[in-house]
Amino acid sequence: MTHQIDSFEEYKSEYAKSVKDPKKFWAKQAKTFHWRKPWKKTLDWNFKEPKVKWFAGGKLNITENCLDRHLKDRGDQVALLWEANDPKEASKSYTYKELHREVCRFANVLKRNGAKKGDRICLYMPMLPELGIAVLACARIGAIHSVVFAGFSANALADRINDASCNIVLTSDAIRRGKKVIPAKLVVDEALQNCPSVKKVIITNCAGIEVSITEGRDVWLFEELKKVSAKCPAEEMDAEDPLFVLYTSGSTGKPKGVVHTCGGYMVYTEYSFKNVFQYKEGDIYWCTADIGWITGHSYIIYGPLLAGATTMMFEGVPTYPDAGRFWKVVDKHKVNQFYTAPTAIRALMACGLQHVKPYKLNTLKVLGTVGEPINEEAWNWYDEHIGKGKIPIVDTWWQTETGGIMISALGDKGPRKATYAGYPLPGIQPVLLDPKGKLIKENEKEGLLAIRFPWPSMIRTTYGDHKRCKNTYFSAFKNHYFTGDGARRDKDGMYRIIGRVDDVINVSGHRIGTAEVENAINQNPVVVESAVVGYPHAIKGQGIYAFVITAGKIKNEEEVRKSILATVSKEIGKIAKPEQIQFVAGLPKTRSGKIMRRILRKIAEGRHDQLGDVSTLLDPSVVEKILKDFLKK
Ligand code: 7RM
Repeated sequence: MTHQIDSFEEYKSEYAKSVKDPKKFWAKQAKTFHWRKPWKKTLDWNFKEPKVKWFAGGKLNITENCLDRHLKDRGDQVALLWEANDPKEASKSYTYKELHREVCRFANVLKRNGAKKGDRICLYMPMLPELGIAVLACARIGAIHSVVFAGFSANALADRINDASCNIVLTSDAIRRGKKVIPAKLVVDEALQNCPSVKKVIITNCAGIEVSITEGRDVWLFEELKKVSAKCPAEEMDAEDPLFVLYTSGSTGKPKGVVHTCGGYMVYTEYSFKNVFQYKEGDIYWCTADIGWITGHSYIIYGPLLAGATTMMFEGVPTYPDAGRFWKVVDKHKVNQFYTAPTAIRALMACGLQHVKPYKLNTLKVLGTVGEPINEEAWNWYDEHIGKGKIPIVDTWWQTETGGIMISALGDKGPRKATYAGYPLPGIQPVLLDPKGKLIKENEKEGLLAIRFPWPSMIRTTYGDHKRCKNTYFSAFKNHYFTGDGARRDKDGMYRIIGRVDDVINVSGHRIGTAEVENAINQNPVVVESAVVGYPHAIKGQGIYAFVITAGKIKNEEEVRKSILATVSKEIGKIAKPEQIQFVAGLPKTRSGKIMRRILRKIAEGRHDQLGDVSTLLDPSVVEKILKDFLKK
């Protein structure tokens, strides 16, 4: 097992070591895993191409490290706990032995259905144990999993399946979320009309609703499981073989497939999990994220299981059957570490303390947040009412691309400061740069957040398009990975993340590109052009504000609004629906035709005194008109 830091003093000395000799530092951590063959070179890198290889030549299978190596010492310990959407439904648990067995069986089902090492398999599934098992089953046979959050539309799903040419899709009849039953298989059926690469669909039964079966393509998991054995040797992988692809939004309209590899991701997720959450033997750990996002990959599945932890999966939503559900579940399962998103905290805070008061919450030792900046009010509420003022809050900053937590406190080992993520983890070398790329050395300064040295779980490429990886992350500043975030460093060197500096909006912790939403809106036949910006939203963090030009005058604004929302749901999914749509006659454009989103952002934010110089616009009068209509709303 990797090293667990036990004090702030020790953090400082480990950090110093990790910067002085990163290879030695990570080699030491990596040696604690099970490798079938040792690696040849600890690190080989340049940020120019970029090329990053950790532990290349080393042979392993990550599931042997998640499962097999624990069987001897903790085979009967619960590995995976599962809490259903419906509080009346019994929870489930799988010991390490049982999880190992189920993963092997699922892996054999995949093989039976034609899966091989290197294949891409798309998972479009609800938060059932089968989703966690399926992820590991892919890894067991060396297939690359691409989990698509099951709230995305058929079109969005089809794009992702096609980008990676997946040959198998894993799904379920339906998804249960609160009172809703969403027909997932129907979405898959629609998507697959445009996905020629898909040969098989394996369906897990979730809600027992009827589905249409395409003979020769669709099979039921429970039927397949009857036909396979529980023995499945793990495929031998190189440390730098891809483990998974996960699509994420950026500045352009097309989501990118972020690629992570086996060895480095394994080492870093385990190490960061144990240190950030200060997980101790016997603890029950719960991360409320969906496995469709990176947080679920790294801190529900891989990190905790690598560390031999008991990790919980929750199928439901925070407000069903009422806004006390999280706290009820914490008491029920005696949860010790609880990890959630600021948007959930704000939503529950708004529902009132009557939903918190009935619960003891006295097993909690560490609280965590992730996904977006946490505002002071939410931080204080979380601290006071959930932590009872007695336990640490770890505000963990990281990204799909970073694979693991980059800046965060390590449990109670060190100072805490509301709204500050804190210090970098060992091995992580953040810097602040000015827009020209000049290093900001002083403290008490704001700047662009970049990382100047590789860490094991960093992005290796964007699937099928390495140039895009280079352009997006390694071209803004020479020899640096650029995060797209702005940050502030205080007098003690602690970091506070301010938010995105690019065209990415963070709605309830979900990353959505403005261009993606614009592309979707523009699919509506009445729309001529649109511009999308983010604005502060009390619960969601940011909301989506769309300025839309339509063809000709519209008679019924409400109807057109509804139709645009339906278009966005269809093109991307409900999570990308704009809160606000304002119809405009023109958009503020530069003479070269670029939309000045900066001005629209100020309008949507209500900062009308800060519009700045509009004289360079092609037609400055459009700003006045937009502003006038904004104020009328
Ligand atoms: C893990 C995850 C990444 C973006 C990132 C930030 C924002 C994430 C925090 C945060 C402030 C945090 N991956 N972000 N964590 N901002 N404080 N603790 O969320 O790829 O989906 O999003 O999320 O802007 O760049 S992600």
